[in-house]
Amino acid sequence: MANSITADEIREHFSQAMSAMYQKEVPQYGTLLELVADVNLAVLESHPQLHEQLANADELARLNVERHGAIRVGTAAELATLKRIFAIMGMHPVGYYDLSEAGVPVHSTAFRPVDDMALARNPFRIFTSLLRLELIEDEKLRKRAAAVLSRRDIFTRRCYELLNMYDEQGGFDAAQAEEFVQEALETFRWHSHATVDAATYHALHDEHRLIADVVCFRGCHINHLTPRTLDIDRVQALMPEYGIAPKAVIEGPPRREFPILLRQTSFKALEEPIRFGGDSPGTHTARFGEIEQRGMALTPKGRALYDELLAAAGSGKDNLTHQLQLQETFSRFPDSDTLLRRQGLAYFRYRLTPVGETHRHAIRPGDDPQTLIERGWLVAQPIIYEDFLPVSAAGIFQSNLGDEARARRHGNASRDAFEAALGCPVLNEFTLYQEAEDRSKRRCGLL
Ligand code: OOG
Ligand code: NI
Repeated sequence: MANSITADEIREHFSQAMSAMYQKEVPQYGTLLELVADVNLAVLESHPQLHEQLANADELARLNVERHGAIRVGTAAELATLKRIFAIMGMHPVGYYDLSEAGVPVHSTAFRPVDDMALARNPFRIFTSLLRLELIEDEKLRKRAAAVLSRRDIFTRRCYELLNMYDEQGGFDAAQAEEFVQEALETFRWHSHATVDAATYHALHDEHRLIADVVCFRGCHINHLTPRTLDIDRVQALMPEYGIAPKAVIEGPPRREFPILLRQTSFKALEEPIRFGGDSPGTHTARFGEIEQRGMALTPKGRALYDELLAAAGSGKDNLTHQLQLQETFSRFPDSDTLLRRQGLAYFRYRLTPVGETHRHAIRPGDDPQTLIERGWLVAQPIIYEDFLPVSAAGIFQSNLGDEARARRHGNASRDAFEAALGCPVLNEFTLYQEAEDRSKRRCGLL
């Protein structure tokens, strides 16, 4: 199609529309955005070097538009249609996350852009979980949940028409793209009217709070949105001043000179009034706001070390204790970009300096980047982690499922079942980072 709107543009419109809708629905998320913007500005003002680094790595422009969201769906058909919707926005399923290990009866993927340009422009990601009804032990309840789910359609009729139109035309013009964003948005809107009676809601809720959240509503409401901050410790500390109650601990690795992976915290989910079938009143607790600080993507070797140290550190009861424990355990994780690179722990993107450009002819495939870096011909910039962490995700789920301790339920990963529901394999995140690194090396003549 000649005049078609790009996936990047559609994704950008959609993420803006989603953020505007969620600010209206959950005003505290708007407050969180203000806090994050204030902190990011202060960090950039007081760290001119970081400012320059981010600008050079094309990280600065996307900072203010960058966020992720999360949704939970109930059936394979819902997941498969979401895949079509997100594909039009240039978002593809990356990674498989098994949350059943943490007692949460879902498994998940992240829909996100995958190529360098799309990520630099707007890396909007949606963490998408599929309920695993088979983990409900009580057969009667399992069937009841399945029956409720089979009666709903979370997409508008017009949304399906537009999806088919897109397939036939091979694109959308401006008006169609705009209409598509509005129609797609409907699926993620909050509905305060449950589709079931109070007894059904409570039966599902008693099995697991999340099951009630997925099954009992008309759509798959966006349950949080997450802006990216440059100083998560500062935002966590300032939340109470802004009238926001943070969860107990920041998830992920400790604060470091050279940040790795992803650190996350959230405010606790709000208790919101709902109405059941028959119009009896109740409340539902599901929606919250989250913040994240992103660092460099780790190689399988780096990731194995991260997983090992995280498990060894355990969890502290309050954030200060927790962070101190992490700091101590993670002292084994090199905190220098040179070491991280030379030990093959993290991925980097290589660029020739202006001097390097003039010597391009002297660079041979297989040359040691280190020598060229020392000569001032080459710079290596860490590749930012664009994905999620299962242990952190479990922590985020848990803190928003109420603080009551739940028995750990042992499920097992079921990637095949997830991919069957999705209708395609999920992409491997390590392969994507490796390809990004290799592309950059090829551009420099190093591969
Ligand atoms: C998703 C929780 C996981 C994250 O950032 O790790 C997540 C959910 O609560 O549905 O969003
Ligand atoms: Ni999240």
